[in-house]
Amino acid sequence: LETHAASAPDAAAPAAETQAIGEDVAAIRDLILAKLKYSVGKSVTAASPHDWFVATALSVRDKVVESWLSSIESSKRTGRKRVYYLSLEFLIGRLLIDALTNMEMIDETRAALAELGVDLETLREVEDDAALGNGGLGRLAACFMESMATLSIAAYGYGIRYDHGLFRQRIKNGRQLEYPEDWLSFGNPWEFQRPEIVCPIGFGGHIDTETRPDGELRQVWHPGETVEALAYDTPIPGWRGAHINTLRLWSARAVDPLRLDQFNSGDHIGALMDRVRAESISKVLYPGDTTPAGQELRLRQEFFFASASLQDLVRRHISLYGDVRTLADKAAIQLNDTHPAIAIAELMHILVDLHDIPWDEAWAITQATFSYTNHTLLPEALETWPVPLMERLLPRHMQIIYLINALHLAKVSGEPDATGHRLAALSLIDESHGRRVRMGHLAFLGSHKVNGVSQLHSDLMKTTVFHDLESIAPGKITNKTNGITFRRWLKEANPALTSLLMEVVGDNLLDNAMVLEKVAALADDSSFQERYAAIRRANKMTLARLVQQRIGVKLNPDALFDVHIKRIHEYKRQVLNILEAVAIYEEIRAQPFRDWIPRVKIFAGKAAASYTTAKLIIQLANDVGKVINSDPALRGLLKVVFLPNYNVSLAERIIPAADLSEQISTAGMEASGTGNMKFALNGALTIGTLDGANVEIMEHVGSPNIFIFGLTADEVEAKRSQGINGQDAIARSPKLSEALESIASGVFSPDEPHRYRGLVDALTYHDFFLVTADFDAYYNAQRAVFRRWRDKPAWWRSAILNTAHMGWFSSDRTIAEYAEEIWNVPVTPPGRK
Ligand code: F58
Repeated sequence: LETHAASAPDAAAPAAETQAIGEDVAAIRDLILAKLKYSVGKSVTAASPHDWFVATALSVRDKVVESWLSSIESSKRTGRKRVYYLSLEFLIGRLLIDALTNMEMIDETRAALAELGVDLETLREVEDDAALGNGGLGRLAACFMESMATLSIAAYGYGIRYDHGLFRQRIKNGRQLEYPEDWLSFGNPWEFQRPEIVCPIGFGGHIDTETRPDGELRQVWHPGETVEALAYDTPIPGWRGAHINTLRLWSARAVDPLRLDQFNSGDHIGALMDRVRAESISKVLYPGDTTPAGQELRLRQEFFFASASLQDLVRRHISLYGDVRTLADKAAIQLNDTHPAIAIAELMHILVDLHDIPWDEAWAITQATFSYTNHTLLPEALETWPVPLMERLLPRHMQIIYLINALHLAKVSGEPDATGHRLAALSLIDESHGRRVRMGHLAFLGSHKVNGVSQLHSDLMKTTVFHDLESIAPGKITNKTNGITFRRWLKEANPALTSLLMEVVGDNLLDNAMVLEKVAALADDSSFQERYAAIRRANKMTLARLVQQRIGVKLNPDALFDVHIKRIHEYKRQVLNILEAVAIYEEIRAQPFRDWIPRVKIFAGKAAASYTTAKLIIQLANDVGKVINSDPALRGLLKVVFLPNYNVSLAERIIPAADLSEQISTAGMEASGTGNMKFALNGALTIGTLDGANVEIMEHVGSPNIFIFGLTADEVEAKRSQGINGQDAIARSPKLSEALESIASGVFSPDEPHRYRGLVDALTYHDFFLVTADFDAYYNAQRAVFRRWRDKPAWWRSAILNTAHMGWFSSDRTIAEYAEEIWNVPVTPPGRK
């Protein structure tokens, strides 16, 4: 008896826990069954995997909503300052595993489904990706939303609910074809339509000047056209579900659904024209902007969502605090690039025209409220709008922009160095390419802080695009190096590695990523190395199965998986990678029995539909792969695969299986990169240039554990100023000239031998991205990779040290910096419930 009594507490504790979990599992199972029956309207026997997915999503959503409502309530009660993240893109991907992970319900839900004979992994795969973004900028917005919730910041994301997200890519005969993406066709269980939240959005029309009762003049805008912005809310749970924020996306709607008189008189299509025109605003992500109509639609999208968001947040502020003049104390608005920059003129319009705030005070409120993140230095990507288009579409906003500019130029024209040249550079209006409004300048002037997304990028902003503006506002430019959410990019993408790491660092890894440093002590531990390597091997097997299923190419999981996945762009230099593959191909054929390292080059990424060269690069990767993969002389030593339709979900599969991460942009051109962080965290070694955040990754993981090569940003600038002819570099490098020659002569395009002549000519005579200049350095860096790969303990040591030192790149760290230095809001780190 005594023995029994003494041991009872120990023995009883696990039993009680098991019982609680058992109860949870039973409750979750019953809830899923109820959702299936009463919300989906299906029986267990008739339910498809998609029906089960919806039932499961709705059941976890209930838990999310509980916490969401209390988060909203508590923000109201405590009068907390809110952060508004305005972004034309939110590349959120799938949400089921994300919600289950952050609500800490994943194991119980998996078990509950298993009792019902349903596999959670199958449900994961049937969810459509929410692909409401192009690439890094949109994915960053999604990581930031998750980290803001994790840190209990009261934040709203504002964007557009596109009917069709980023196009679906198919590869036919090696070429990219674009098809509409249709993520909403099966409904969206995560969102709540808010029919009561509708904002009128005006376009065009004219302006009257009226006299106010106090004798001052007021400008009154009478839009010629009005559409409605209808709100849809998606709750965004933070880690451990302690705080839930809202992603509010706007959908465009006509004021009148149809012209009934016209319809009844027989013009059925004409009666719907206004509706089609209005709804086209939220139809597609990034409508082609090579035509004037496309450009106008893009500007309409920008104003549509900026205006709706501003109206909404000002209304909220006034209802809570009664006075619009305290806006900057209670709201911080972050502009994700220049796409929402028109919001600055819109806030001025709201304050000055609608609330009678004097101009100077309105401008002070505006500057104190806004801040702006720049994501690119590429001149062609810095938005400018033709003045005539702005005048026609947004006449009052154009007036406001002119006035902002006049006051700004008046201030600087008194300075001693105010030459015509300097004033032209500082002006909001670019007079040199037709008259155009510089949206970057507008965002800069209307903000109190402007940030770049890596140290190098922020430094370059000061010496290039914002050189002149920085000189009149020293200290306004600040750096906030990007980050990634470890909940998605470690735990959800690589659960096995996460469990192994938690054994070492403890289960608060996802609360405080810096604890990863403890893993460094095990970098040389052979049994830890073995377990780490076994996880990679299993991930590679999974990816190999996926590749076999999708494109029918068989991969050797023991080969080095060398991965280049991101948007296809000349500056990202997929061509440099392909050239190295071609060079090695020729070498293996020449000396088939040297001790080659088996390697798989994996490419994935989309090219903008109108970007001809990028599409040709996709075709080249596919053509090269086709020849190499079917050449028996290679005995499988080299494979080159292009995986179609790259998206967030595919990235989650590929990254944990990568050995080598290609981050090889022309130095000075990649603002930061965030894929580079996802790979290094999961233990791929980086081969990269000193560009964007690669520089800081090197500083953290240590230069012996990363393969850096090539020209630096300064050297790129110096080299370009001497000319960009590639002939010398090609003449100096026999491997490069051979590779170029075989591509140009049609070795990989026998059906059309001259297909790549133009591409090769461009590299030879006009190599703006300095592919030829960096080729030898890249080739040699790849050989250093081979040497490390041969020394397996050294390879795994480097891989483990990458994982160990990547904690700093958590988006929790990035967001904490924004909160403290830009938004002035407190953060509450997550902790155990
Ligand atoms: C990316 N920009 C940067 N833009 O290229 C990348 O270096 C950085 O890490 C990332 O932002 C996050 O800061 C980017 O993704 C776009 O997709 C543009 C959207 C609008 C059309 C043109 C491309």
